[in-house]
Amino acid sequence: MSEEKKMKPIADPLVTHIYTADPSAHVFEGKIYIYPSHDIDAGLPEDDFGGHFGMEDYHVLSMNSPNDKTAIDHGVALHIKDVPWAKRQMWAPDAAYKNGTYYFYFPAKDKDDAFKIGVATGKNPAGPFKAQPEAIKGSFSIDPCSFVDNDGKAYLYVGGIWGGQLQRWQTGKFVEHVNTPFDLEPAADQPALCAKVACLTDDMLEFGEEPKDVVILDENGKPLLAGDHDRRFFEGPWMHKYKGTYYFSYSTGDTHYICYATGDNPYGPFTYRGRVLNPVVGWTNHHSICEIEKKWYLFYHDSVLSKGVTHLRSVKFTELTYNKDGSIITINP
Ligand code: FUB
Repeated sequence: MSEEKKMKPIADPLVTHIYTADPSAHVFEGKIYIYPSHDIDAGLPEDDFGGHFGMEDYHVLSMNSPNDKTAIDHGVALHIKDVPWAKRQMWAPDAAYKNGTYYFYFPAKDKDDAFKIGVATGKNPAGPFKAQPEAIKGSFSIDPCSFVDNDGKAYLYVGGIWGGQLQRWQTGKFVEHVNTPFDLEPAADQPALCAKVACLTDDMLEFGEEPKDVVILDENGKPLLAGDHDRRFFEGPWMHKYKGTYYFSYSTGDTHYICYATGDNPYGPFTYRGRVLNPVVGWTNHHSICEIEKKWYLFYHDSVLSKGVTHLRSVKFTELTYNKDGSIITINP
């Protein structure tokens, strides 16, 4: 087999008329809805803080079944001009459903260039969504993932280091970097920064508590260290439940893996288990995991369509399989 044939990606983009990334997939009203970022070339220079990701709106995609080869684009569901508190950079979103309303969670930078998490609501899973006038009180950083447990209690997981600003909130206040872009990260032999989780209020619009650390433990029961770049949390948290176990999965950022850890409740701690997805074409790796018609699927993105342009990505999906012991079989994109 030729080298070129061996390197063929395992899946094709779900849409090709626009660039899409960071897919959060859910089954709503018997269809598959995908909530992605809408990548554009905003003409901004690339830096280690993701300054080149200058997205301005969101489109919702849907598929009738996992046999569909492409997705339907439902058009603009929310634009930054309609979000009173947001100034720029609409990054990875997610959505949830409760009591007849769809809740669309999204990060954006506010007037002070601090990432906050906003929420917008609508009656249709495809949008349009109307944003709340203010960001969620006490929210910070990026990449919200909403998770509604079987008992109806809802949680929001958030976080991302570097451009996602998690390192700037360690004191509870939004602090500036001092010398270098990375000087606020803990030393390599210290516990890594953690994603955050908070339950949501009954109306799904606010945090119901102070966000808590999502701690990931190693095989010896010790928190993963900041220097453990192959395993520590970087961004893109996702939560799903498989056979009663809570799976917390995430991107390792600069080492480009999607990894996972398991626990017995939504707050953790979670024990590191392995890799879900190996690096894709493009710097970022971002995913979601969704059960559809009794099978499990991984939604992810890559930059194959744009020939490797980091900030012009395309969402894809593929089947995900578990071993009998609940471990996930690593996917090679
Ligand atoms: O899409 C912008 C950022 O890139 C996301 O928020 C990160 O997770 C990464 O995929």
